[in-house]
This record gives sequence, structure tokens and C-alpha cells, in this order.
Amino acid sequence: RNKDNHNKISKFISLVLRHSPEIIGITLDKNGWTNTETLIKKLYPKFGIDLSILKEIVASDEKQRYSFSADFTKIRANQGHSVSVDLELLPQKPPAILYHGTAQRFVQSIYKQGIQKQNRQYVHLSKDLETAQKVGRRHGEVFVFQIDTCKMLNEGYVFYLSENGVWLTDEVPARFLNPY
Ligand code: HQG
Repeated sequence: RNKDNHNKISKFISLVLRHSPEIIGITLDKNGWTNTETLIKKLYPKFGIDLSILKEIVASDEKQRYSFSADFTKIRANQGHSVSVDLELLPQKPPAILYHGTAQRFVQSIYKQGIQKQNRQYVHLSKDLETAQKVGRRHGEVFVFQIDTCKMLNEGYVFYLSENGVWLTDEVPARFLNPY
């Protein structure tokens, strides 16, 4: 099915735009952008896509993972990077509670060390419970933390909102965590 195929291509685009551009011989600029035409050229042998298909994939992506520049000459991932890029996000005031979905097997360690960004550039937080549950389920038996963002703001922690609605921060120390 078209949709399954698009999902497969989207997964691969995630991999190159967030983690490993070198596997298809592209580079990201300091803000995470890559040249759209070059990306298409490099993806063509594997997936046979053109600009109109890429536009369709970007527009229909369930999590709106990618953005084009206004003139479509550049494309980047909206969040989730492990390579270091500057998304030029401005600090934003989050809702009073945010959620983080994880696996039960990580809970003990998170209560000890807080939520750390691991391989990514930021810790990812969700504004709704349902999304957090989905994120957690990717890792195993799900467990959801509630994060007291008011208290974090009072103590000077900073939050960013990605283009596609994911809340990002550097870390969440354990004292701001409650079980859902
Ligand atoms: C856990 C997906 C032990 C953390 C999602 C998480 C998201 C700890 C895992 C985005 C820990 C890292 C990000 C500690 C954190 N001890 N485990 N101290 N601190 N962890 O995938 O948040 O579909 O890097 O709880 O929707 O699961 O790819 O982060 O379980 O938005 O677009 O370490 O990825 O988006 O896992 O997911 P990840 P995440 P996409």
C-alpha cells in the first residue's frame, strides 16, 4: 500500500535527517537543513521518489516530522536529532503539566538520575497523556511520568516547542517527577 510505502520512506528520511546523513552521502548545515534536490537524488535509487512524492510524504507524515524551507529548496527534521544542530527554537512557556512516556524497566534509574536525553539533543515531553503512552510503548511495558513544569520554570529550567508540537528540555531532575 501507498501509505505503508510512504511510512517506510519516512522512517529512512528520519534516520538520515536526524542521525546519520553520511549513510547516503549528504550533509546537514548547522541548522539541520539539507538540500532537497540532493536528498531526492540520493534517495532515488532506493525509493524512486521525486519532489511531488517527497512533498506528499512530508505533508502526510503522522507526526509532521519534517519541514521544507519556504521555497522548498531545503528540508530538515523538526526534532529528534542525535547529531548536533541548532533548530533556533525560542524558549516557550509550557502547560503546567507535561508527560513523559517510558518503559517500566527504566523507571528506577529515572528516579535516581532524572530523565536524561540519552542519544538525542533534548529530552522529549508530550502535552497529552495519549501521546506519552504511545512514545513509552515503543520501549516496552509503558510507564508515564507527570512533570511539574511550573516548579521547573520557577527554578530557571527552559523549555522549547518544536515545529511539530513536541516539548523539549535539557533534562528533568527526579524531584520534578510524579507517577501518572
Ligand atoms: C529513557 C519519537 C534510564 C527515556 C517519540 C526513553 C518522541 C532513561 C529512552 C521521540 C533515563 C530514550 C523521543 C535514565 C531517560 N535512566 N532511562 N536516567 N532518562 N531514559 O527514543 O522520549 O517517532 O531517545 O525515558 O515520539 O522515547 O522518532 O526518547 O525511554 O517524540 O518521531 O531513555 O522519538 O518520535 O529513548 O522518544 P528516545 P523518547 P519519532
